Amino acid sequence: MNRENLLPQNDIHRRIIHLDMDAFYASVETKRHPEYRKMALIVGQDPRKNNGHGVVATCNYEARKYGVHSAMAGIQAVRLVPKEKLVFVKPDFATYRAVSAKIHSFMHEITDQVESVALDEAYLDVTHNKVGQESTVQLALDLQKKIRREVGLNSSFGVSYNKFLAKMGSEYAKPFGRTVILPSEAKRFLGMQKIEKFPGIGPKTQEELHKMGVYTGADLQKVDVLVLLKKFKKMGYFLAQHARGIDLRPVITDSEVNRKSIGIERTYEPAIYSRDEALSKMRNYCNYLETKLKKRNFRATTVVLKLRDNDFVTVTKRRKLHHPSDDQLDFYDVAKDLFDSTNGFLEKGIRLLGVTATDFEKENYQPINLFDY
Ligand code: DCP
Ligand code: MG
Repeated sequence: MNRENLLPQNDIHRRIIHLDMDAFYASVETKRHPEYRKMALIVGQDPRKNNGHGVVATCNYEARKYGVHSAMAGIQAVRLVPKEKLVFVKPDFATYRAVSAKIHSFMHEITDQVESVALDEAYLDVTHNKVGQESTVQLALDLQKKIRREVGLNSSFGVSYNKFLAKMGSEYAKPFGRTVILPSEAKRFLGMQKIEKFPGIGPKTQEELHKMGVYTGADLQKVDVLVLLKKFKKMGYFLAQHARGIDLRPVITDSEVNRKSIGIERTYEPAIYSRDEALSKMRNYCNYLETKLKKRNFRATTVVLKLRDNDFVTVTKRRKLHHPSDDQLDFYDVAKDLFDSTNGFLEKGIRLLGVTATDFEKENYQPINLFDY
């Protein structure tokens, strides 16, 4: 068998934007203190006033020229930057949150398919969007311009057909970057990148890859999928996909992430008196739940059945599954048991029937079963 067949088929039909603010906290502070524009500005406690304690949350691009970066000890920044150029500003999260909310409101003018990754970073799925704009690049440019005009801050974006590439794109030309990666260019673009630039490859994996002689995306593309699978398990499988420009993860909207359950219920007029009919509806509901959960990469651990009879007597019954699942058969088994444990509903007539899957365990990666090959 062709080993490339181990990989899922690519989907190049979505239109995804990844937008990330440039030196976010630092830019907010520079806007507030224009007198610091030429300084190396660091957001964080000043270690000189704080017994040597303090960490760099972020810094402006001037400070980065000296090698300062996020998560560095403040005291090290003091060593790197000439004293007369250095300024520390205490973080003001309330303002960062407010600015972030404003930026998000602009995003939601385009689409509600917005997944926030941080205060300053989000994915937008604009395949279908509210403004009916055909050009994804134009949408991204307009958003970038609007943020600059309305809140006075710069951002970078990447446009592509999946999240991985869009994110690579927004990093690629920072600051004030605009990068578009077309399906026909993806493999070449990835080939040119150092593997350090691949989101999700941490220092340990980097080291392992270097030992295998893999330094660039092109090197990674040449490694057999099975080798990556054996060495890095699931992560290797996703590395192989990413190297080829495949990333099927959906944009998970913020409201969905916070969502506690997915359910479906319907009212019936006339009421249902037949067990078979009720079970058949439930089977359909469970099928719907499976589709919804799979799409979002969620697995539920609890199933809830809701029934209401003609006298408006309502019960909800819940039961835990033996293991987290997105399988309709698991849901149906439990829902059916719960249904059979109720009394009197069929005699009175069921006027509302619902099944809900809840208590999610979020799965980032699809379970795979390729080790048998
Ligand atoms: N942040 C933090 N601690 C870190 C990393 C980030 O507090 N270790 C905060 C400060 C940043 C914000 O999150 O302003 C956004 O993180 P980014 O990684 O996007 O960094 P910046 O926006 O500051 O810079 P860039 O221009 O590289 O995006
Ligand atoms: Mg940023």
